[in-house]
Amino acid sequence: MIDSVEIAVAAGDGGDGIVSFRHKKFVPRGGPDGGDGGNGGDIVLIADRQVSTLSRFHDRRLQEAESGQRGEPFRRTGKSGQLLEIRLPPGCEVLDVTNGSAAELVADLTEDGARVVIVRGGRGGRGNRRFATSTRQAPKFAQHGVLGERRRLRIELKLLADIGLIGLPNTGKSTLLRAWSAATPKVASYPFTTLEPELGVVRVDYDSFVAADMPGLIEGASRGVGLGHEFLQHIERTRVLVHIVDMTSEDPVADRALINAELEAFGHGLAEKPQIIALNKLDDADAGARLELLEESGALDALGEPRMVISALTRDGTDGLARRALQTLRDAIEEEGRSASSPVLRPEPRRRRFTIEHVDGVAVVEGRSAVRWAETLDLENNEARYELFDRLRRMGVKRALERSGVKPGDPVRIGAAELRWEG
Ligand SMILES: Nc1nc2c(ncn2[C@@H]2O[C@H](COP(=O)(O)OP(=O)(O)OP(=O)(O)O)[C@@H](O)[C@H]2O)c(=O)[nH]1
Ligand SMILES: [Mg+2]
Repeated sequence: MIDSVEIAVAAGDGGDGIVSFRHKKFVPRGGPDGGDGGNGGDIVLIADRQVSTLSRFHDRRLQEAESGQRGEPFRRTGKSGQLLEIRLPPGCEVLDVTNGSAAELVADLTEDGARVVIVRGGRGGRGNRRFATSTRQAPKFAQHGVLGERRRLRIELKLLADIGLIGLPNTGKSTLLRAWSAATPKVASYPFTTLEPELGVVRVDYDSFVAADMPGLIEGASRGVGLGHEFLQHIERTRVLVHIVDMTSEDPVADRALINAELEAFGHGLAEKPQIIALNKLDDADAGARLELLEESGALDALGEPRMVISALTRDGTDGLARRALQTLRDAIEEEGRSASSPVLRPEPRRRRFTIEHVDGVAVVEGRSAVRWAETLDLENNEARYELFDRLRRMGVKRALERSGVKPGDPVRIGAAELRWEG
């Protein structure tokens, strides 16, 4: 059953800023004109009703957004990387599993159209012209682009489908899904043809819903017979049930009662879900005769309400059934009202600007801005290193470091950058 997939998402890296001078290299008169690198593309997750499964991710486990391009001479900024949109079926929970099993919920894409920026592209580095000052008119360094964010995600499809097709084996559930949608579940004249729920998007006028074709249920399913437990859990996630009764069967009333008894026994509110009874195979003469018989004997009501007569094979009545199902679904959603909370996005915790910690004699600085500058400037380059120290001073990091006891020559680590303190 495809309802969970792990993918890696990598936002685009920022392009490098470049060192360039208008005329000849290192002739101050010409002036620096190295352009900035372009920003890397973000990756956005979008809940989209048109998408009903996660199957397409199974052979595309790495999703990458475009990187920004290097800056160019004449102050030209590199091209930014394009944003990548990943469309998911509504109802997905997205967990961050970058750190192994310590999964953290990062997005709950319940509603159609909900969007979440899941990884941000790296900023482009600044070209050398941006480092020109009155005292340093010809900077010979530029800034590297910031690497794009990366994450491992586990996507779980919580809401399998709006409508579940249930019934005994061989009643025509898969045939109905084929009639309703572009899905092509296997159909055969023996029981247990369907072994895994299959989804189809059913279009009705200008709306649509997702229907799940379930494996047939049998007596004892609620106790786990025939994988019944697993299937019933899938049914639990649907909102409305279309209960298909085979009218060529000897005793349709008993068939329906058996299924309902299993729903009841399983609990979890299954028996309380709205049900539409679809009396199927009415193209068959035997089925027609049985329907008449039941009508005459007054036993028809025992099949439950609301009832619709269809032939999944010839598609007689299947459009009407889809419309009815959609209406019931709308009513059910309305009923749920606003009680269903839908946290669309969990905002990132607000970070303090920076922190300083002493670890084994090394002062470790954490903080987005400080780390970004330390990692994107070439610290072998005197000018670039001076630029970093100047920025640390303006951010207040210098003061804080010195207050915490750091002296010139002491080791300091800022993100991945290691350096000796230069007061
Ligand atoms: N005459 C007639 N036959 C039908 C109709 N619907 C389904 N069938 C036949 O009934 C048999 C079972 O159909 P499926 O759609 O595979 O039934 P299912 O409920 O999905 O069966 P399982 O997956 O095994 O639970 C096939 O031979 C179908 O051709 C119908 O409306 N009329
Ligand atoms: Mg089937």
